[in-house]
Amino acid sequence: MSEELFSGIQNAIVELNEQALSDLTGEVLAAGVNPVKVIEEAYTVGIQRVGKLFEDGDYFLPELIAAAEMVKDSVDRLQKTIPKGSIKDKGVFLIGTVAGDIHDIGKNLVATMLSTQGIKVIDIGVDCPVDKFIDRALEEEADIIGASCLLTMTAPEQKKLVDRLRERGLRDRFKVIVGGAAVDHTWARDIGSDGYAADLKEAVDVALSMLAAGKGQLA
Ligand code: B12
Repeated sequence: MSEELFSGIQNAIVELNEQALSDLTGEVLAAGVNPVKVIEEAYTVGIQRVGKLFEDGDYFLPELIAAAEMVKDSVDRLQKTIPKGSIKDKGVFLIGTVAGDIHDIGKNLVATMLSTQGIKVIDIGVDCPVDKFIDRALEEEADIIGASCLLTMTAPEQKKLVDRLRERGLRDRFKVIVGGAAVDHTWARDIGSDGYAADLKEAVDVALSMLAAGKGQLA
């Protein structure tokens, strides 16, 4: 049953069929399917398939934007049903997308997943200059700063974040985790980030073990 629903959701996203997506999201909610599983196995896969069509030149920007908006609406709807862990039990994770970059689907999914794990998530949005990350992290007494980046051109912002923390004498105050399709583990290590995650599962694992151990993940 879930398998069928999941591939139906993926196809609705790929076909940009808003009505079908809304109906299937309703079915998922009614059937009580684990929302986290739906996000990972249906919505994420659907938008990745759209991404591939875009990369292959079969879809263009308007299709991408439409698919992104459809997914965002459905994930918002589903998110309301996810039981939150006891807030601030495990720590505070501040997340945003770096300056110059407005991609937020992956960031939003990471935020949703972390908030299901008893982590308080502060989402500061997209196109965030490094001092915004740092000022808000201080204000919110964050433990970890997560920076998302999908554009190769804006990846240096993640390095700037680590460097700016050092300049402001705050490098030891926060752990930094970077993510997003433009970056990888090697980049994360080279810029002096404390952690990197390629997907939702890794993001949760790295954040939880960092909060538990109070130290970074990268060798
Ligand atoms: C959807 C999309 C858009 C949408 C974004 C809508 C939105 N609200 O986000 C729209 C249409 C607006 C868009 C615009 C542009 N896009 Co675009 N976009 C994509 C696309 C197809 C999918 C991205 C996505 O959402 N993936 C699904 C999510 C779930 O994956 P994800 O973001 O990687 O996140 C996962 C992990 O990376 C990780 N993660 C992500 N963030 C974080 C953060 C932390 C802290 C952690 C731990 C983990 C983590 O966990 C997530 C879950 O697994 C990609 C192609 C691709 N294959 O990635 C291109 C892509 C990223 N875009 C690209 C480009 C070039 C652009 C534009 C410049 C296009 C243009 N000519 O205008 C603009 C940029 C505007 C700007 N200033 O930012 C390029 C970037 C190339 C590059 N390497 O620099 C890509 C790769 C497409 C391509 N091959 O050309 N885009």
